[in-house]
Amino acid sequence: MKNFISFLLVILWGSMPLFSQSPYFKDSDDWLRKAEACKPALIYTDCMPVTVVKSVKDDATFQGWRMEDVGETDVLFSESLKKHSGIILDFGQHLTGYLTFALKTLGGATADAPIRLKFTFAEVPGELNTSFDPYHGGLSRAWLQDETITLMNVPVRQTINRRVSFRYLRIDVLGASSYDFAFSDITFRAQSSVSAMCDTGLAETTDPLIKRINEIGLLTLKECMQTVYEDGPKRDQRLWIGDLYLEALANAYSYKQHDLTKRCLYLLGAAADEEGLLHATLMEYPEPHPQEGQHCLDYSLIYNIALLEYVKTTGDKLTANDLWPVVVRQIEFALRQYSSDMIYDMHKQPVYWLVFDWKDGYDRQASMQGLTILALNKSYELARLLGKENGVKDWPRIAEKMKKAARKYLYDREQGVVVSGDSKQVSYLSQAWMVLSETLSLKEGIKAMRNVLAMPDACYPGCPYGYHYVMEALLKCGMNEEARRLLVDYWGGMVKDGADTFWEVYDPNDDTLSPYGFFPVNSYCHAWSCTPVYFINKYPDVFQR
Ligand code: RAM
Repeated sequence: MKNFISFLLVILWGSMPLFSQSPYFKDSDDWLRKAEACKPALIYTDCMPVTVVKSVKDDATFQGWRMEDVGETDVLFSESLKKHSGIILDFGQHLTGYLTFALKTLGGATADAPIRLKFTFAEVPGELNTSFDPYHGGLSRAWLQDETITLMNVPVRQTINRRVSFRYLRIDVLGASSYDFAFSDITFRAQSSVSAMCDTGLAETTDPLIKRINEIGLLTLKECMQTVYEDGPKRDQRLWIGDLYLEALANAYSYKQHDLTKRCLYLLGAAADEEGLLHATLMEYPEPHPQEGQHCLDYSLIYNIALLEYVKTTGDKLTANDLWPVVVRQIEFALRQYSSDMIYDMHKQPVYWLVFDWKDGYDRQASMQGLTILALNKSYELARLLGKENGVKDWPRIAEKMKKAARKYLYDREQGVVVSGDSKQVSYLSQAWMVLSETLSLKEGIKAMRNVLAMPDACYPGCPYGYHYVMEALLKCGMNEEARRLLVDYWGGMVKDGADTFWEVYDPNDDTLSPYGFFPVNSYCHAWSCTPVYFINKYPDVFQR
């Protein structure tokens, strides 16, 4: 009887909609099914630690710490772990997955008491050498990857049941009895939905640093390609629209797993709120569900652009036709935020969270104006591709009005730059978005980009996400030398600072910058940082000569 009830519950659960709110889009359930049909299988690879390392304090290195090799890993298996408490293992590369270990007693001893071990996983050396407590970070302390485990018996075999992302692992013995013990196995099962690093085949002439940037970008993307495009495999381990867009761009020039892009677009569409506004982010477990109430209006518009790019890359108009109502709805939401003189009103209720970049003090008004114009035009392009332009005839006209308004209120002709907000702030991103939306003419765009790059006080981006759009704008202006320099200085700066994968946040002037008030909780393998793969492969004349 009990079994029958469980069976019924499973059947009922299986047929229940996955989201609690009533869906705005009538086909949401179907979209979820389509998303599930595209769910990729994960590919697993077993990895062993490569070497034992020690942390060395070195102020000349990133965050003040580097690792130095100290020897082979056989001590793990032959010598008492009590002698090696605090040992640091280097797995040689960034990995995402699960650790399994087994312990044995040494010298014929019989275990007479439990053992307590602490495993601390870290993506970068600084993370391993900064005390986590007392914790003052803005995000959950539980994101930090330290796990304490008590083993009641030895021999024992155990898998740590939390997925981690790391390169370095420190093992501390917190409690032990008089008997000696060692590892008999320590294996990390790494996972991704793409198998090997793909070879994008760069020209022979490519600068070695640019080759390395491409490789690191590919690895970053691979680590984030799980059963959705995750933003970071350490944190937040979930799908965000902004990250999805940039991952899909890089994927189109590398792994070409277009079904993953399709899956994410459907999931997000199905997870829109009861009025049809997209949630900026969603989680997959235990069932796909949005982070309730988490909306970013810029990400909603980026969704439209991502869908257009997906169709242009794959020719899959069926998916775009399905999701077309989502596109229309996001535009409607954005237009409501405009004043009668067609300027984005930062104070109009509801006041939306705009991402664009993590950077204190950055004024997002001009960026949002530019993005809306771009999204209107790109969404119209999608409408034309789908033969739906008659229903949205007014979009190009609205975009033109917004451009006019932007040129009137946000363009400082004398200085030759776009300004934003009451303080008339000059930022890299305000220029970039006005270039990308073609609000500035080519000549004005070149001037604005040149000017901003030369202004020591201009507000520059804090993250690779922001720099992605600066790169796009430079390339659109034909400023190839400047684009190349930005790639080499910024992403190359991370390489020189020892990056195995590209970081969520990087400001060459501040190693410990964190939007969350505590740099160890930053993600050091972050999706939105992988786009050199897209740039290097899309523009061989600029980056491979
Ligand atoms: C953070 C993550 C994620 C980003 C959001 C807006 O939580 O870095 O990648 O998209 O912010």
